[in-house]
Amino acid sequence: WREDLCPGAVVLRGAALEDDVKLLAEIDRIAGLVPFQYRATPGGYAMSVAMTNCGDFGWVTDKAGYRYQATSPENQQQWPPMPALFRAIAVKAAKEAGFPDFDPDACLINRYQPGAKMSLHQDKDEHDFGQPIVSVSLGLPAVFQFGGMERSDKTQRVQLTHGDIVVWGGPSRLRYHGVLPLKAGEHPLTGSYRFNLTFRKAH
Ligand code: MD5
Ligand code: FE
Repeated sequence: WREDLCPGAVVLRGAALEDDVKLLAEIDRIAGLVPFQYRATPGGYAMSVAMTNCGDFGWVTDKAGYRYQATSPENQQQWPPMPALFRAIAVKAAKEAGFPDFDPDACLINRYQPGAKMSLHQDKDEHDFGQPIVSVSLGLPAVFQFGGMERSDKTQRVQLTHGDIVVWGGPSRLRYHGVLPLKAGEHPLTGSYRFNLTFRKAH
């Protein structure tokens, strides 16, 4: 159940399945504290993916740019702490993929509704690219686009489904990637949504 997409990019199929109900309950609880928001890109467009965060830092975007910050722009409060279960799942997956020192301090929670997408981008707002990013997919399946080091490099398509965990590290850490528009559907645990948790070491 392990697929190596590219050096450093490891898909652990179904690795979060045994914890799916608990993970989704934590997402619900966190979203009750800091609701999902459709944030604006620096260019002023509303993102189609709704976001919230937990952990010491959260990723936000607005007209001032992309950044990690310790408080939510909505309420100026600290983000909710990262649940122990979240951290344990992320650290275990990173270890299985060859990153025994992963120490996430941020968890971005993305919520996709039908039609929501993420355009090709690199994740480079973190301070140490030696640390991987761990992503956990829940709910409706998505087609993930995995590119190269240049935006114009050709992309591979990878289906990510409920319970899949991907560790993006080493030479894959700074590849361009995106998510194609979510196809409408119904998932028994999440209804019409896809959720993605991304664990990062921001600082
Ligand atoms: C998602 N989220 O499915 C993806 C999963 C984001 C984002 O892209 O920035 O919120 S994380 C995929 C990822 C992270 C870091 C590196 C690479 C992919 N990569 O090199 O392909 O919502
Ligand atoms: Fe990304």
